[in-house]
Amino acid sequence: MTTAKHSPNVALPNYCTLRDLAVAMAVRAGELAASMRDSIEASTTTKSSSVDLVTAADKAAEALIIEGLLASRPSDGILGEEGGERPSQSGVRWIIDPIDGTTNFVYDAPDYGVSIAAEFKGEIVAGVVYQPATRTLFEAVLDGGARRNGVDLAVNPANELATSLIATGFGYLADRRKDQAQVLLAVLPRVRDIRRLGSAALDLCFLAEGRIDAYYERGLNAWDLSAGVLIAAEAGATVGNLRGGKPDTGFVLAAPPDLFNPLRDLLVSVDADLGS
Ligand code: LIP
Repeated sequence: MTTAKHSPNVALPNYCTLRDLAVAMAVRAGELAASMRDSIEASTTTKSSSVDLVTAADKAAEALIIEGLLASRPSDGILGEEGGERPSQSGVRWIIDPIDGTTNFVYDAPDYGVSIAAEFKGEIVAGVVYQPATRTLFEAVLDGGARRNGVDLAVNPANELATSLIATGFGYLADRRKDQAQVLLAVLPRVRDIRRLGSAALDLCFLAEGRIDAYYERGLNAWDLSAGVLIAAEAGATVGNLRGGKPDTGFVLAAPPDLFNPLRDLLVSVDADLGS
């Protein structure tokens, strides 16, 4: 993940203030997207492949978020899924996915969310995911815990791998999906069951609240995972890639501490982070 360039002696921002600003913008953008849902058919087009959808609501929500963030903090940087990008002068950069789970949004399924993360000096310090369909707000601050609608979150105590409910996802390119299907063939017989929810941001939030036991996915973008990874980590999950490093666009694995290694070993044994 690329980090923001800025002058070394920038002031330390208040992480809770950043979180509160992200909450305000995530709720406004989420309500805007939900209000546009029934009229997006004509504006739905594709990006990296015929199954990678984007709508006018994705673009309108991102524009609204960027406008609101920069109105409060004009020196901040931006990295948005729909093209918003600017360097940071303040050391803070906002990483934005206006609608994570766009395919669900287009099919009017509830598992889509607005994801906003604040990064300071290369570290995610505040994260917010808002699910408009259920008006559910997930948020976390670095070293400040994670909450769902204001209630503290904690991941499930670790289960045995064989009785763990695992969520995962698949990319938009056919060759990548073929590789991910091979990994699934090895994982499915070894766990309780698999869930494919369609939003990495919500997968990580559902892990934080114990609706699933672990989550893994290969090939996500920074905007899909940044806020969700902080929320899961602040709820007690171990998060990383498969090679002892931080979660990244190569691979993200998140699980309660005692389940992380058994699941990582299984995924490494089938080269889950390698291939096309
Ligand atoms: C989606 C991710 C999901 C992944 C999809 C897609 P989008 O993000 O949240 O986990 O499986 O392929 O990348 O495209 O809806 O922002």
